[in-house]
Amino acid sequence: MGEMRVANGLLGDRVRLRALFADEGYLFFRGVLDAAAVRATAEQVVRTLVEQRFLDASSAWTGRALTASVDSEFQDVLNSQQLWERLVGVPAVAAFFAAIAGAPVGFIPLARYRIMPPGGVTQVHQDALLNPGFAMTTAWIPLVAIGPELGGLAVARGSHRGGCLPADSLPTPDDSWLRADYQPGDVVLMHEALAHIGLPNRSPDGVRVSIDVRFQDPAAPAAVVGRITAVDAGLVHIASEDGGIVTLGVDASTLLRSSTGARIPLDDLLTSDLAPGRRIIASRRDGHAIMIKPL
Ligand SMILES: O=C(O)CCC(=O)C(=O)O
Repeated sequence: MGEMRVANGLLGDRVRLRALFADEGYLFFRGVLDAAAVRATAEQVVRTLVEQRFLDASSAWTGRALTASVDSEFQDVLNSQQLWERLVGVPAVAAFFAAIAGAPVGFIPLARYRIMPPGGVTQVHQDALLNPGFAMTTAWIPLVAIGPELGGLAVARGSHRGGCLPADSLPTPDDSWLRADYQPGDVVLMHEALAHIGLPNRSPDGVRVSIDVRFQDPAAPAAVVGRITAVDAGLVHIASEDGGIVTLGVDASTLLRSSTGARIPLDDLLTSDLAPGRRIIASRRDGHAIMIKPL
């Protein structure tokens, strides 16, 4: 694999940054996120990993199995601490993202704490395939030093240009893919349709820890986050956390997702997980829902 190009030299030149992002589908910056804020986040995640018996006192992986359901519970524990929200709210961190996007950005609650134990890998995927319509950029933020042994993010440069593809048509990692050695403070920004992978963690007992957070293009319709109040034929009503009721049209083109991630056929909407009381996120255009899923 090749090395990602470092874009720090273009900071302050938004036109060239935009052009590079449009061309390559990613931007890699070294040491741009407030060091103290990233360190505080990392320490809290590691402390929680120790409390939950994933790591021992020397930060070695204990072997506790991180199944999908255990990971989901662990995400809930970390989410209750509001760590990523606090990180992106640190003024210097928010200012970095605003400078890149040209305006303050809105982060959406599609964030993930990536805990990658020895042997773990994240398969090749495009973030927008299952989360379309947000016009979002993913920021992948390493919380520990990540060298070749721990794996880390690798991207298929330019793969976003063809849009989202069926999972079996995605490129597979080869010499043309790009990776880097990462340090806390670095960040990789990815286009929502860029194919990428979390390389295998080949360490015997070291854990890879990173966060991926997602923000919207400031010009895009803001995601709706809130609780469903009513569902009727062709309409979903949502009490938005920003205040007020938002009503979105749904039809066969809307990607309706259940809590397991599976697609809900439109005919099953009234009896599905997307029921009154459920907290959801929706992407939208012109009053029409592009995607709705439970949070
Ligand atoms: O950290 C990883 O293993 C993969 C991260 C990723 O796939 C993402 O940020 O969407």
